[in-house]
Amino acid sequence: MGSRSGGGSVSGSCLLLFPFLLLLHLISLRCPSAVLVSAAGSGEPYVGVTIGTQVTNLLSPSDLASFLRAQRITRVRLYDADPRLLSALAASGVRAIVGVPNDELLALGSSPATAASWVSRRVVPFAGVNSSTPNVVSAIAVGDEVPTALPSALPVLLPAIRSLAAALAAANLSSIPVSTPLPFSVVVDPFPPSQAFFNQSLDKSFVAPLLAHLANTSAPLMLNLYPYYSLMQSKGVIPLDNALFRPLPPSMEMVDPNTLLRYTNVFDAMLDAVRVAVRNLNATGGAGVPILVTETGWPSYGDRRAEPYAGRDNADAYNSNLIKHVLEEKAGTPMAPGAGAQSSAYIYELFNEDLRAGPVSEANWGLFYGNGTPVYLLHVSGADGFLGNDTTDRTFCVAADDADQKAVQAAMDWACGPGRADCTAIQPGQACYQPDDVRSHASFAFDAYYQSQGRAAGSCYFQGAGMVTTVDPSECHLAFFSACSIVTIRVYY
Ligand SMILES: *[C@@H]1O[C@H](CO)[C@@H](O)[C@H](O)[C@H]1NC(C)=O
Ligand SMILES: *[C@@H]1O[C@H](CO)[C@@H](O)[C@H](O)[C@H]1NC(C)=O
Ligand SMILES: *[C@@H]1O[C@H](CO)[C@@H](O)[C@H](O)[C@H]1NC(C)=O
Ligand SMILES: *[C@@H]1O[C@H](CO)[C@@H](O)[C@H](O)[C@H]1NC(C)=O
Ligand SMILES: *[C@@H]1O[C@H](CO)[C@@H](O)[C@H](O)[C@H]1NC(C)=O
Ligand SMILES: CC(=O)N[C@H]1CO[C@H](CO)[C@@H](O)[C@@H]1O
Repeated sequence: MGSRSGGGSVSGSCLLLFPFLLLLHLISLRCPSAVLVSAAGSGEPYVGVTIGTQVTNLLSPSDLASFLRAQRITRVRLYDADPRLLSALAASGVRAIVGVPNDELLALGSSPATAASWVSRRVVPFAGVNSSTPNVVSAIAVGDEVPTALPSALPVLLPAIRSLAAALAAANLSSIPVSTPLPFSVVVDPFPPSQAFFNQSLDKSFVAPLLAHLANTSAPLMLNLYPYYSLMQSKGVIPLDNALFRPLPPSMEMVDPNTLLRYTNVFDAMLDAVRVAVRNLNATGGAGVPILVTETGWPSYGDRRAEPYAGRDNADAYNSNLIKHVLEEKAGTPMAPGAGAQSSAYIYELFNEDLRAGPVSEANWGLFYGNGTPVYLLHVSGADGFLGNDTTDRTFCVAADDADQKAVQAAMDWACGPGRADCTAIQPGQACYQPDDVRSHASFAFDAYYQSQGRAAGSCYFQGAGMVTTVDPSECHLAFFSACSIVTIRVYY
């Protein structure tokens, strides 16, 4: 939280500020819509969420569909194509990438008839072929990370993609792209990006014909892309902040020595490494194939020693900043700048998959627990739509990291004045006066207002100066909830 400033006490100026702050209040009621609302079909970049199912007591399809609606998540990636779930999603207006699991590849890749039957059973009923069928399926992901997860199926992967694309075309559904999510590890030497290339045991035999096919069918190159793992593997070379989209001092920024392009985050560097590798392959049309990030994310918990970067704060920072990067900044990458080149991304993942084996982190990538309780709340200022159906009582409102001091001070003055939050404890000499700085005081005041409004959507907006968090911001808040609330003396200005 912000630096000490000494200017943070709530002054007696609340009354004088009243007219201006009333206006502020009216504006603050205008609650911005959710971050994960995509502009489906308009080609705007979007952020979706992947849904894995190794979850104890996974919500039923209809409950899952309502949960997504309540959280305003409109884009998901599934790892199979369960008709019950697709029917339920149809009712919620959610669009889904459906998946062919790796263990079905052999059947689909070796028989075009089997592929055609898969399309007619799994896709056609959910592809909007006529006005009486829902339009749920946005793309087909054939297999997942096949080169590393099931290399023996690689020879049937491209045939499976071709058969599925042909079956879709035969059903007049060639607008549904068919591709396969590759692991980022197929790109060798990604840092600096200008030196990247595809693993040579795959490039001519698999990646080049794949790219040619994707270009020919207007399908994206799907990639699972994890700055988290690049950070882990870099053995200290990549700064954590760079992986979390946090600005570094210019002297520490990653500059590609060959292109002189500056990389402010690892995500963009990885995307450009893929672009360079694609370009170096010379596949027909390959350079024009857009990249779709079919998985990215950060674990909120891990083994203390082996997985030191796993944690809620980092997971929150990564996913929040990713959302801002894709939806608000829309800047593309240094090599492919502009909103039109901005890749969309799916956050891995919706629920913690508690049944997953492996390293501790494996079960801790979710934004929510299986019962729908948030593991942490994303810090996207004013994006309270995403928290629409928060089921925890323990959410707090604090001064937003990126809000400027004046806005924070003005919003605090409003909260303690017209907003009638109980700000007694942050007056000089009172329990929560220390630390005496604007942000600490404002966080107290914002939270007092937010709680007094029953944590209603929009009541932590403060024109962008507030943000919701599950992390208890200070001991003073604990005091406020337990002791202070019993001995409060309400002061109205
Ligand atoms: C719409 O398409 C579905 C799936 O192909 C089909 O079963 C249904 O009969 C069609 N309905 C109309 C009105 O054409
Ligand atoms: C595909 O579209 C064409 C032209 O619009 C139509 O003649 C044909 O019947 C359609 N085929 C299917 C399988 O719906
Ligand atoms: C390339 O892929 C092969 C086969 O999967 C693997 O054995 C090899 O280690 C990879 N090479 C690099 C440099 O990653
Ligand atoms: C591109 O598509 C056309 C028609 O769909 C097909 O004839 C051609 O072989 C395809 N080319 C490649 C490289 O896949
Ligand atoms: C791609 O083309 C360039 C220039 O023509 C050539 O140097 C390079 O070896 C080619 N790459 C591959 C993988 O064929
Ligand atoms: C606070 C809030 O947004 N609650 C919503 C939770 O989800 C249910 C079902 O979709 C809605 O009816 C509530 O309004």
